[in-house]
Amino acid sequence: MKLVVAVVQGKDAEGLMTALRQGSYRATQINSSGGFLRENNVTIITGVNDAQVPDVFRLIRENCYTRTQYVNPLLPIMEPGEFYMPSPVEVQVGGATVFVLPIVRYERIMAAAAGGIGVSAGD
Ligand code: 2BA
Repeated sequence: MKLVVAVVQGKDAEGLMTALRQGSYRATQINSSGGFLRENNVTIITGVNDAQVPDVFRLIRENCYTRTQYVNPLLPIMEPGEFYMPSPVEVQVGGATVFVLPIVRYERIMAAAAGGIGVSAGD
């Protein structure tokens, strides 16, 4: 079994989650942000059988697109009187950054709450 961790752009997350759901994959999405651009992105984690990894990659490829973004570089250290005109730098972001990790153990723990299923004493 493998854990596929995909960092995707926010604009692509809903489409990928829908495609995973339609493929009967269980997935969790976590709001995250990139260390470089500091923009919101989404980290999607899904635990799958080894044989399903290529199909998950197919869904990621079909739903996540590369986009161009512009970043303002940090100001350099300047001497008094020097003038610096910042010009945005072009970076290519995504489709997706994907990590595949081995899963040592996977368990879904299903236990009923004490005193009933999801009903508190006051209800
Ligand atoms: P960010 O860190 O915000 O990076 C956004 C984009 O900026 C990157 O796109 C890349 O094109 C550029 N970039 C990042 N660091 C750079 C640097 N030191 N110098 C020049 N350009 C740089 P992607 O490579 O497609 O990455 C998209 C997002 O995926 C990243 O957002 C980050 O959240 C995640 N990511 C990428 N590589 C990762 C890694 N090795 N570990 C963990 N997360 C990663």
